[in-house]
Amino acid sequence: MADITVTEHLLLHQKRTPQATGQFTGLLYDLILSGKSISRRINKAGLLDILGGTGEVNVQGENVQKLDSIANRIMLYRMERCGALCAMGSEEEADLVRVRSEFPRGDYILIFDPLDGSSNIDVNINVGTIFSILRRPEGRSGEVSMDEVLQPGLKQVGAGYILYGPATMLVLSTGQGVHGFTLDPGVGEFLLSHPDMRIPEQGHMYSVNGGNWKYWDEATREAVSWFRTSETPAGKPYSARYVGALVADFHRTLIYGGIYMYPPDAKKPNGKLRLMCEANPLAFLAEQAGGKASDGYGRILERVPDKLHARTPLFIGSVKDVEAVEKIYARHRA
Ligand code: AFP
Repeated sequence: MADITVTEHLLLHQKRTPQATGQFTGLLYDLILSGKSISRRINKAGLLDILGGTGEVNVQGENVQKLDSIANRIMLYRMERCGALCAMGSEEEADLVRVRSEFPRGDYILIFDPLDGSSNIDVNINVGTIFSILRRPEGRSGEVSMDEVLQPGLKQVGAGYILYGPATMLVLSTGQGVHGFTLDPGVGEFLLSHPDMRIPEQGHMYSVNGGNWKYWDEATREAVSWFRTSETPAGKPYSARYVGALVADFHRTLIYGGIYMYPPDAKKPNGKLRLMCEANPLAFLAEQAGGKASDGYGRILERVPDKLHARTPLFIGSVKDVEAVEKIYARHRA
């Protein structure tokens, strides 16, 4: 296969309209550049004294890792200057970050988790940057208000992640399927390696933090037990897999199928994951790849966030596996 760069792929596949300004392509270009910079820092982390925590606690109540803070600064710096954005929401920032007036502003809003799974960094396990792209509602100008940002995931115009693993990969959807690109460090470009990714209808792996068992209610225990005791289409038991970095657990689920679950529990009644910067972008990818994403009762993409850092339970992956959970919750609710 001839090498296809991500930019070439975007230009070939994006819908062309006379109103197209090139803002969106420019946004993705700078997002990719940010990902390359973060990837470089991560590869050198052990050599540069940037492992470990900063001693601070972020808006989510979690310890900030040095690389969290570096990745956040890279994203904010680069993306504020890209000319396509009017505002950004980061998992590491308590408030919405509005693009300052000295920079050109555009019509898009970027929501991101600069370094998901960062508690894994010190043990050299995969982490990633997750992003969601929204368009400012038609006819709005001037200072961006919060109601323009709090859109349901259905409104996303693009979403994806950059996975910093054995290889750095970009997985992206702009609403026409999901495509994966692998960074060729020699040429410094993401090249198309996984065209048109599809989630199998049913998988053979389930992924959940079973250590939370004692905090789960009956419905959740039954849902997890279903995967422990049911058979896969090949007539074998499901395998358990849990990295503890959503982006890595999702990437495996996207390729092999199965389900990733972060249910509500007694300590986290709304779940742990953030709707806007984690669940929504991955739900968009899951649906674009023929899979499903649910909060246990309904579609993640239809949830209207009530705040920037709203949380949600998440069940995501193969259609049949996610439906198995929904049926159990529906029965318990009835
Ligand atoms: P960190 O970024 O603090 O490591 O959090 C990771 C995360 O938000 C998500 O990536 C994981 O799937 C989830 O938390 C793991 O949470 P538990 O440690 O509670 O299983």
